[in-house]
Parts: sequence; C-alpha cells; structure tokens
Amino acid sequence: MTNHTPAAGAATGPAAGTAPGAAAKPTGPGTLITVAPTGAESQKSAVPALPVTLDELVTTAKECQAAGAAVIHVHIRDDRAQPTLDLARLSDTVAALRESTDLIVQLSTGGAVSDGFEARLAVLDAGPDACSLTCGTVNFGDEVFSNPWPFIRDLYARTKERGVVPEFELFDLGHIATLHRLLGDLGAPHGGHVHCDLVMGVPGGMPGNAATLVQAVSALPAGATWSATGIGRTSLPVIFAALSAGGHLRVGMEDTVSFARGRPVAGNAELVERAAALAELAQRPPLRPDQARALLGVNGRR
Ligand code: KMH
Ligand code: ZN
Repeated sequence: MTNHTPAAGAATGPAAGTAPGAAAKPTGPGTLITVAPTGAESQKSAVPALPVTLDELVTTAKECQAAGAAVIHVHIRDDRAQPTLDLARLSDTVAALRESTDLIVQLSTGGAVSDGFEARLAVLDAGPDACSLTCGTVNFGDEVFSNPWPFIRDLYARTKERGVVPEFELFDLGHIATLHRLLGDLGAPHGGHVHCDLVMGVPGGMPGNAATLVQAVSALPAGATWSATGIGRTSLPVIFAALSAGGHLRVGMEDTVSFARGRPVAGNAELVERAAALAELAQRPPLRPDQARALLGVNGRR
C-alpha cells in the first residue's frame, strides 16, 4: 500500500450562506476522501471482509488513512455483528480511532433503518468530531429511512450545542430544500462551514449519474463544499462525475461491496487507494486529516 502525498494546502472556507442556486464553493487544491467502512446493511456472513469488531475497524482505519482518507464515517456492530448504537461502544470506538489514527471521526446518526430517534440523537453523547445528518426521509430499498423535519431540527440543534460538525447527507433533491430551511431557521453549523455529502444510487433516492449530480450541486447553499458517493454499481460513475464537477469523495464498503463486476471488495483500503489514485490523476491529491480539519471547521482533538 502506498502512502499518498497530501495536497500542498487546503482552503478554509467562509461561513456558508444559504442562497439556493448559487455556485457551491470551488474546490481547493486537494480532495477530501471519506471512508465509510461498515454501514448497517451488509451482513458479515455474506461479506467476510466487512470490518465489524473494534480491532477490525481500527486496522481498516489505519490502512485507509495511509491510503489517503481523512475522515471516517462510522457505524458499529455488536458482539453478533449486528448494527448497534450502544453508547458505551460508540464512546470506546471514538477513543480507539483517536488513539490509533488522525482521522476525523464522524459518527453515523442514521444508524440502521430500525433505530429510533432517541438513540440516534444520543449518538452525539459519544463525543465525536463530526456526525452525519440526513436532511429528509427516503425510501431505502424495501425499507424507509425516516428523517422527519422535527427530528432533523432537534439533531441539528444538538450538534450546535455539543460542538459537533455535521455533514449534511442528501439522498434526494428535496433534501437540499430542507437543508436551506434548516440553515435559514437555525443558522450556520458548528465550525461555520457547510459540508454536504450527496448519497446517490440508493433505490428510492436520486440516481447516481452525472446529470443528477450537476443538478444537485447547483442547488447547494453558496459556499458549501460537497462530496459524493455512489451506491453499488454507481460508485465509479459518481467518483468520475464528482471529480470533474469539483467535488470530494466518499468511498467504502458501506456503499459498495464489489470492486468490479464479479470481484468482491477485498478491503476498504483498496477503495480508498483507487479514489486517491483518481484524485491524483485529477491533480487534486488527497487532503491530510489536518487539512481536512481546517476545511471542515473541525476543532482540535478533545
Ligand atoms: N444506514 C442507513 C439507513 C447515515 O449514516 O447517516 C442510513 C445511513 C446514513 O447510513
Ligand atoms: Zn452511514
């Protein structure tokens, strides 16, 4: 595995405004790579390379940092490898990732579709650097990923109280309208900068293709930065579209368990390595974690 040369410098952004239709912030010289190594949907029995124990997660995190990741989006599993939001485990996970890596630790507040709102709000009690915050309900295969407005508002208010930097997860164009409403009602996030992730290709959400990506980006708040991730077979088209449109990248086994047709992912690091190589080709090499902290407005370690 290669250690990637990080970008020469990361742009720090002004506080984001909320004007719809204005251009999102142009990229700096580097690419922020987020790894989402586990998710809540795949089963360990079907995907043996999925990191589900704390040791597996920390090992993956170290490999992914060496490969060019700066942020880790974390879902955890219990002793039976099932998704959990157990607070003690989440706290231990944050501590272990901080101990072993420099990655920005972003806990999922989405959890699994079966998780309740109280447990999802309580994720912030584990003291992460950052968290995901999905801006609307979406059909999710045969399930529903539920994010009604009162929950979104409560979660956002709590991120501001706790000093946690939210990443706004946008699964559909309507979620962008809700993001504008949220920023208009409650103001800028902790850290002052708006960063979004377009989650594309979920069955029930927006499709993972270049035309939709361009449309979504044009609707983001002025000054926002954004990454994109394509679920399943939309992974590569979304990577190429995001790089060409000036965005950042999220990759990982939460989103994709096939590296190529008929070839399962061997580990998260190879997905990060591929994203980093493509970012290098685009002449926007991976940002180091310290550069990513400056970009996203994430404070120093607690
Ligand atoms: N597992 C999905 C139901 C997030 O992490 O915030 C929700 C999800 C989004 O993965
Ligand atoms: Zn997630």
